[in-house]
Amino acid sequence: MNIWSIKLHHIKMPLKVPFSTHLETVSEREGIIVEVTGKDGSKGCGEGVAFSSPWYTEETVSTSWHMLKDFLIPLLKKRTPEHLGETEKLFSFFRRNHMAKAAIESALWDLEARRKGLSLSAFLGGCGGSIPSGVVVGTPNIKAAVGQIETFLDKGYTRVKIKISPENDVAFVAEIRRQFPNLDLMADANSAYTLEDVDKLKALDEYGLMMIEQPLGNDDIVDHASLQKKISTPICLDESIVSLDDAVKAIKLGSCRVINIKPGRVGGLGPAKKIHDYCRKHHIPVWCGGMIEFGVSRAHNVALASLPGFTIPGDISGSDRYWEKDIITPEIVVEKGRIKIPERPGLGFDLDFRRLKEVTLAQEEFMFE
Ligand code: OSB
Ligand code: MG
Repeated sequence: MNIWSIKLHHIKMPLKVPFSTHLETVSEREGIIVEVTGKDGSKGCGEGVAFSSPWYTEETVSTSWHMLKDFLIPLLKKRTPEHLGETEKLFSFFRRNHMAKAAIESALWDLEARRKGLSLSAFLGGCGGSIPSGVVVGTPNIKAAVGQIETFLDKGYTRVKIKISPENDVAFVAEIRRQFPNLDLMADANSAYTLEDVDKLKALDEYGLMMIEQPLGNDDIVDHASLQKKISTPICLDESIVSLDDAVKAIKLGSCRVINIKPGRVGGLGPAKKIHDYCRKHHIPVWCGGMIEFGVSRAHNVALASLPGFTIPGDISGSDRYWEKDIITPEIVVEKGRIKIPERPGLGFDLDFRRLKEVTLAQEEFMFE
């Protein structure tokens, strides 16, 4: 693929409002922006979406930087793949570390799309037009949550996700449902429950949730299969699906009826597309998850979500959901609940280098040969 250099930027930005799950409250977001330059001068960019601490998956910003600098970039230098499709196999030489892998892999997708003169959406096999956008409430406080939902509805969002846990579930969901009877609503538990909580989870069946996301263990597919038999709300898996193999097994076992795909969690856009293709063939709807990310990853998600199996609005909100000012130009904008898919070659969004500089803590460049 003729790479000239790879530059890493370590960035940090405060969120407009802290985002809470039962596991962690994120007030400041660190991330890694990857800029790949080809020998022909073409560019591609990607984003590492690991958090500062390993609360969602085992990776962190520091472990990602280490993987990129000490393993993935040296491996790419030594054995630059001829074709984009060979990257996943090459990276599989190192175990897991999917977010670090995805940071480079997604940059290579952007680079190759630009080289081909195709939008990333078209290059992936997407449909063009626009995608529906969903948004996530980041507070367990009912008054604050209702306030956030009202603001989201005013901005045109039509699908909302809330976070639940055993300390904050049935009454919380019931009150939101009472105030927003027709809202497309889903709930994400981030592994807050065990099979012993089946009665509580069953009690949620009457609130017309589109789905309940990852109620049980973060790497479980066996107990989820038991649970799905006992509740009528569709289960969606997030954390448990880190590869195509996981998706195949979860579908075979009946552990879920929906899958949330995040390129970072599965190792990049290539693996994400394979999971999409498999789910589509097996009539399992998918949607694109979010990582409280910056615009680069958001832009990749917009392209991914244009694939035909993404039939449920994803957690792809506008840049202004979390940031005073994003690092891309133009920013991601939600209009009437939808985001336009860019038509120009590559991601369709450029790095805003002035903004990037403002939020950069460190950078390092690696020259090929
Ligand atoms: O479980 O989907 C999740 C945020 C960080 C880590 C995990 C998750 C989330 C969200 C918010 O639900 C998604 C977003 O708005 O970016
Ligand atoms: Mg989730």
